[in-house]
Amino acid sequence: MRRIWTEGDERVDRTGVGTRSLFGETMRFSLNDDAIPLLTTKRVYWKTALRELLWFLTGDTNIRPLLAQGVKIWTDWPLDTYRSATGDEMSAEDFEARIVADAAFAAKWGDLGPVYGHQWVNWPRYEPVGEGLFRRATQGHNQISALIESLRNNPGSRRHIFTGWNVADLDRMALPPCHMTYQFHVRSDGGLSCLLFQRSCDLGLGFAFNIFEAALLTRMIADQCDLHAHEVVWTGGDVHLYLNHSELVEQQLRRVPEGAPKLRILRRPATLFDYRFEDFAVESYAPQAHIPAPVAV
Ligand code: DHF
Ligand code: TMP
Repeated sequence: MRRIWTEGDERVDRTGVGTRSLFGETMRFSLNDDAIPLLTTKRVYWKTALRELLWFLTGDTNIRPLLAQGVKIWTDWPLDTYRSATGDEMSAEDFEARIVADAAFAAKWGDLGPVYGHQWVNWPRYEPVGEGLFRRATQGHNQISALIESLRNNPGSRRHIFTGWNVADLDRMALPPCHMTYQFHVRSDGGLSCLLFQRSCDLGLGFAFNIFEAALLTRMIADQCDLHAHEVVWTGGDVHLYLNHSELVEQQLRRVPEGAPKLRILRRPATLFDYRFEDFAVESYAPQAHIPAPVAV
């Protein structure tokens, strides 16, 4: 954060807010002994992040189930679409309430397009129908199930990958995937490592969620495959700080990181898709105060 803030290249970005960025940066986080990457220089709402990850794994791309649980992190993008399409300047609160109360409204306005969840567990497949023609199969390819299978049956493989970057679908997504490609590696001692490639990273806001969720997913996958989680290697493409996050950045840089949070998984369900919110506990997490910051839409 300090390097980006002091040395980063300052540019106008897509959102018009402006960023300072470094391109191509790597960080490594140990997952040994239940360690979990959670910032301690500000409170990270890890329960919200957990709910987002479980929602990805359901394959859903509509924000309705998130809002029903009080998770509002994805509201701004469908709301933006709604406002542009209708000219109705509905408030975020009214929009969220309407999505929860009205299923038809949610179906029309609450969907983000074929984003993460859809690509992870339902990547489109096509079956031949003769004469060189193909039809979209009703059931897509579940990249996560295939990953679990390959980790169990062929741990030494160098092809343990899933990705949200479906080129053919990009133009229908509210945002093209930021945390886009995950590769896994099984060590000879049964340690499982994850390498996440994130093409674009809002270090002030999104990153805290992204690294926690990558670690959480690695823990869940390790449990399901009788491995132990070893490390998350994170590589960012455009890693940036928004210029309107100066308050957050300067406060965090004044604070000293402290403590070593742990993540416990309390139950091992039958499959990776059967985890519930109650199956996870974070311990020894005593962060400094939350610092709110505006999200660039
Ligand atoms: N756009 C931008 N510009 N930055 C992002 O981080 C981002 N993230 C997206 C979608 N588009 C984005 C999805 N993930 C928050 C966290 C993650 C997230 C979106 C938003 C967020 O606002 N976090 C606040 C409050 C969390 C809460 O109220 O629960 C935080 O302080 O962590
Ligand atoms: P972009 O599509 O123009 O790169 O804008 C996406 C912005 O959202 C960018 O600031 C990165 C940020 N972001 C994250 O950092 N993590 C996420 O999980 C998501 C969805 C977005």
